[in-house]
Amino acid sequence: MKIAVIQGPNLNMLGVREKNVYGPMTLEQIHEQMKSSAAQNGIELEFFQSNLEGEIVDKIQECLGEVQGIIINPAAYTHTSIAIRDALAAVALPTVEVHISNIYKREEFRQKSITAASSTGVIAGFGPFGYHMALIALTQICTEIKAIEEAQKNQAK
Ligand code: CA2
Repeated sequence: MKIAVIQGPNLNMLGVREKNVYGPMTLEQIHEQMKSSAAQNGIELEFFQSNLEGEIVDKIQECLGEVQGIIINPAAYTHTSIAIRDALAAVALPTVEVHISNIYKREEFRQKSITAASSTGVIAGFGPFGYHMALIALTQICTEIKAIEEAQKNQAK
């Protein structure tokens, strides 16, 4: 099972600036933690970070047929990007949207997620642990989908 982890603009700055808001962990450290917990469950992860909306849209489209699920933190594009929302809807893969901070107790402009409507679920406010929670949730969802598909295949025989 393969899962894509897509990180939006400025998340490459984690652990470097604004540690009071997003904590001390770097993106690389978060990804290393995810990798080791995924490996224990036989899951392959593919990581992608971009500061450009179009590149994120391209990456989401490339997920089709390549991965079984997506973990995405669209960062600031969460609040603005119809293009990312449409791309997620187009590929229609199980998707968990993650926010390190609790966007609902921050500035008003962060309290609305445009992209969330194209996700299976949203995790916000648990710091980097949210990525781990997303991995657990997505693994469960993908395992259930696989079991349903196999049962359908066996019925058709
Ligand atoms: O809480 C989250 O995960 C956010 O998606 C993070 C975004 C923000 O625009 C969203 O409203 C909520 C910002 C990511 C930028 O991260 C930085 C890290 C270090 C220094 C500056 C920005």
